[in-house]
Amino acid sequence: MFQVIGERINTSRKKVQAAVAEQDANYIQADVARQIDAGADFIDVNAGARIGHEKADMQWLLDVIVPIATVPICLDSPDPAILEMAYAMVDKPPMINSISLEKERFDTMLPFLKGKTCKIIALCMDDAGMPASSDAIVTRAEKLVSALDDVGFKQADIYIDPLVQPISTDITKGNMVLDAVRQIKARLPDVHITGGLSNISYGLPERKIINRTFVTLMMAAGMDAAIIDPLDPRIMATIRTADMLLGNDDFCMRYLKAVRAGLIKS
Ligand code: THG
Repeated sequence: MFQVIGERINTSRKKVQAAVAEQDANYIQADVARQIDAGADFIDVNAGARIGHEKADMQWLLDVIVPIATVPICLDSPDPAILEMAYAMVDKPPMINSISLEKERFDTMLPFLKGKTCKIIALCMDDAGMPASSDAIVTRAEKLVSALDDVGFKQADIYIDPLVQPISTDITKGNMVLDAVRQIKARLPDVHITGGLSNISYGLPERKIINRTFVTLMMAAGMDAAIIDPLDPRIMATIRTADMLLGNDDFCMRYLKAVRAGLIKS
């Protein structure tokens, strides 16, 4: 079954940034509750946007969110020190977002992860930057899975993020990531494949139709989790329908239930 990582608690969003600045705990808790009601399997928490405040903002957000979150939290930071603090604050095994092959981050995160109980998002990024070919994505995914295996991670707890890149400046970027996802799925069948979707449509108008169509293609290729806004009813309807069509919904039960709840309309 496809897993939804709710992306809304991110200080790059104006309302969330304002709520954090004003310490409006009610706003944050209500948003988290709505995401869970809408079907979020994880709540992503990213406090990176207020420069110099990331540690304090992450700490405040977790103080407010942990007591009311009935699903695990996805701790989203590029800074291993912040992830370490955040890991100590949660009450159920979290998802950690993320490790990459960038040397500093990799060398700090790997010993930290050893023996930890959590899920991990592994970005196909290294010190050379974004991958330039599907082979580069696959090679990086294999390196990450091998390193995580060495510190005790099962494939089923690893979520590879192949890094979606804008199609507006390079028309091959859609097929590049789709080919990579198919290859990762073939070589590492038990790992999950996730990521943000909205980079695909960067620089183009009517971005949501691009993102929705793209998630369908990515699901056909093997993506089984995504960082999205679960309060967007159209992308949620697309995902539920595609998940059924891909065979992940016995007797179409969840599809039928969602239709009866008014969540899916032609
Ligand atoms: N991979 C991984 N983690 C990630 C990303 C990824 N974490 C952050 C990001 N990408 C995914 N999260 C968000 C959160 C919010 C928004 C987009 C991605 C968002 N964007 C609005 C928009 O695009 O229109 C603008 C913000 C606003 O509302 O002001 O809401 O790729 N592993």
